[in-house]
Amino acid sequence: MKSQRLIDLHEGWLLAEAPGGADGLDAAALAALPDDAWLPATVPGTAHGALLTAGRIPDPFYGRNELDVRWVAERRWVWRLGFEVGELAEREELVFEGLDTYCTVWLNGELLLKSDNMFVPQRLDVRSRLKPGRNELLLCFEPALVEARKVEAMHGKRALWNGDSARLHARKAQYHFGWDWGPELITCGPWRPVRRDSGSARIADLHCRTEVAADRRTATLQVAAELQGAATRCAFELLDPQGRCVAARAVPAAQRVGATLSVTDAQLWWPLGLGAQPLYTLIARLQDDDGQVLAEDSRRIGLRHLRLVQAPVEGEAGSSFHFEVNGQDIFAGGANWIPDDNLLERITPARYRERVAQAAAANMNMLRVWGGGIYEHEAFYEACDEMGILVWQDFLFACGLYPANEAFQASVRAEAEAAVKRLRHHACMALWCGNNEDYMIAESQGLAGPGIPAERFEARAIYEKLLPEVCAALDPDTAYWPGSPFTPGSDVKSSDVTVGDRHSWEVWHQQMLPYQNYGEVQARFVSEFGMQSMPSLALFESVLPQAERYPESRTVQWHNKAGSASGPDGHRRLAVYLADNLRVGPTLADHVYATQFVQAEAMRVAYQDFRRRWQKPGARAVSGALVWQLNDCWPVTSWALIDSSATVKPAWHAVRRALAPLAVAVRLEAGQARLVVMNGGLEGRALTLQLCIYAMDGRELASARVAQHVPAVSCVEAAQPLPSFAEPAVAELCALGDDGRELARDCAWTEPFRFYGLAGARVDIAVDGRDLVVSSDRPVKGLWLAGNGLALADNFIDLVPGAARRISSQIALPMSLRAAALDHPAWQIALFDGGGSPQAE
Ligand code: BMA
Repeated sequence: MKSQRLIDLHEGWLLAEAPGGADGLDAAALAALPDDAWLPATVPGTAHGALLTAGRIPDPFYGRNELDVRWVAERRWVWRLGFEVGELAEREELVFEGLDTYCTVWLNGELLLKSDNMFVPQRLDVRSRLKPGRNELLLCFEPALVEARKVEAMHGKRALWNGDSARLHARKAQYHFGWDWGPELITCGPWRPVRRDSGSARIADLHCRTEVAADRRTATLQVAAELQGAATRCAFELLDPQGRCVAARAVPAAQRVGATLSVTDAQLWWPLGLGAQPLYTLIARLQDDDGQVLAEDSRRIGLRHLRLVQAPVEGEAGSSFHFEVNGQDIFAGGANWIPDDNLLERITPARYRERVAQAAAANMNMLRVWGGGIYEHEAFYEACDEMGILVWQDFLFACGLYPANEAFQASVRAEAEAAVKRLRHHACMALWCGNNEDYMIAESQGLAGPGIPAERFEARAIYEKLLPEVCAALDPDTAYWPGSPFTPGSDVKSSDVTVGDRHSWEVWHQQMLPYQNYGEVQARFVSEFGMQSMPSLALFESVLPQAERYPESRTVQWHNKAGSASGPDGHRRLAVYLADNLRVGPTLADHVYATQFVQAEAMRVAYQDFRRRWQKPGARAVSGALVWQLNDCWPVTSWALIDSSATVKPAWHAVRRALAPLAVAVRLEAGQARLVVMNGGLEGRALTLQLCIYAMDGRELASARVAQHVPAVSCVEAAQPLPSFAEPAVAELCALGDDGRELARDCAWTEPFRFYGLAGARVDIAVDGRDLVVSSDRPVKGLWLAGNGLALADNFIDLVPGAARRISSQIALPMSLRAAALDHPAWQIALFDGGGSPQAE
């Protein structure tokens, strides 16, 4: 009996352009392409990636090179690998974890596979085809758009937003066809690992359903495994987070085996902000008579009770839409996640961890893996498990009227089963969701909504039958939601504000409401909303030719993909929000600051206005806010909080402050200030609220101190009467602990900022160890400090006179940094010759 060996086939691949044309593919002809036609290729990889590495194409992200590399997607590409095999085992399989997308595979000249779904792993028995000695694999990829159009021609054009309509017929990452934040880069290639799986037996599937008892101290695990090949027994072992074995059972081997394991003294997994994320390890070992381990597999799991709750909301219509973990309501504060690059092979596990860690550092406890991307890499879900970030996982449909013909559904079922089986054990998995905005587009096409027969929208067969079936069969403990947004019932619109989730795009899209009105577009769970801004100046300049480094340039516009069928409109919508709020300078740097300013303010208002409505148990009017979008896949003006150089924008700090376990918000209203305290913690808090109002020259106009108690997992608000001021003012609200320490802070200003000026402040920035100590002689709005490798705990801060703010740095401070603030020309500061005030660049 041979123990299982998983052998990565990743070294030595070659790539060549294959002759095009409709005539049949001939393995021999492909293998016989001249030597100089081949160039080295990495697997996992893409044709674009290999050509870029070989210097055969320019960087698609630079300037408007995206156009110059379009030809790559129109060609047929062939991958070739020669590999040695020693003695064959009883079982020999080749595994292709992901082939993007229309691929024909030959082994030693024999046709092995034709695949057409990027998300379906392929496992092939090659025992009779593999031979000791030299073997050769050929993978030939068709141009995806060409193939998709052939299918479209058979089934007809369908409505969509973003990309070529043929994409709807292709089971390929939809964003590859271009999106309103991403380039059109229609890749192809073996984008996930290629392996040889050899040995006597293997564990084909390992799963366990965990049940945490009501006492929250004991848990039961129903373990199940699917086995292949000959073995004597299957031994299960559960290690606690400290590595101690806390439960074990061995059962005779069979095709399907199971066991029940119990845990007393269970260490519960909590989302970020509510507790720790202890992870247990479930191990299964297949053994022969002598106890030799033939195959082993494991899963890291979290013990937690997680459910989606839709309960009445006191004093309001409809029902809540909130997540409850271990009996605790949570406010899901987070973001939508898109693929972190167009060339997926470049996203390393470390990069996944970095990005998820940036979400965690912004106090986010949920990420929605959006339906136009991919079922993400293991490293993503592992990072979410470890950092306490819940995952809302869309199935991969976005912004289109998808077909529901038999072949399409069969392909979707295979991919959904593979995805659910792969991801279901992760502690972070909170929800499966049928699609992104397909109910919205069906409504816009008159195929869904009040008075319209359900069957008019044929893709319901996928979202309301196929996918819930797969989830019920393979992951019954995780909730399923047919779409985002979605409103239960057939006679309703998906934009209903009293039930389900909602995409609140009245700010930015639709009627372009001012961001100050976010409070008007709240809903039970706001799963999308957003405001655009430019990427960091350094990143932007790195992809703009010198002559194009001005805000209105063709290339700047090229790096803003927002728009509709009638053309790009991102620059126009941005202009409206700038004109509404600010006076903006002419340079690119001015526009980077101004657009990032507006985005940060919009996010402050949005998260505060949504979170304050989380209110209290039994009255969860709003229970989630997931901004569109967390990250970028290339250098672009978009709704992202973090640009593609991993640089956080001011909005990231605004979100971090608004989602802090304890946060405050202040609103200047007629004759009063509204004071809001938001407590996401499990303990009530007794606080002192200190409110100070300043004029723009620094005079104090009013102040108040009030005691405020806020219960656990609740939000409270109070109105503080104020004298009326005939001049612009800023209100600073601080929540102080009983030791007088500041626990949370927020500032509200007379708006719009463009009606008055803030120039002329004296800002002092001093260094104290790893801290910056910042102060000013009068109110300063939006002090943004930037510099190479700068990682400040706080940034984009408002200053009021006489209250220096200490900002700690997570790493050593750079020698100098660049500062900007509203109505102040940006200035450079040499930190280690005494800091100093604004001297215009
Ligand atoms: C929603 C998302 C994305 C889109 C975003 C910004 O539609 O689902 O499809 O990128 O808005 O327009």
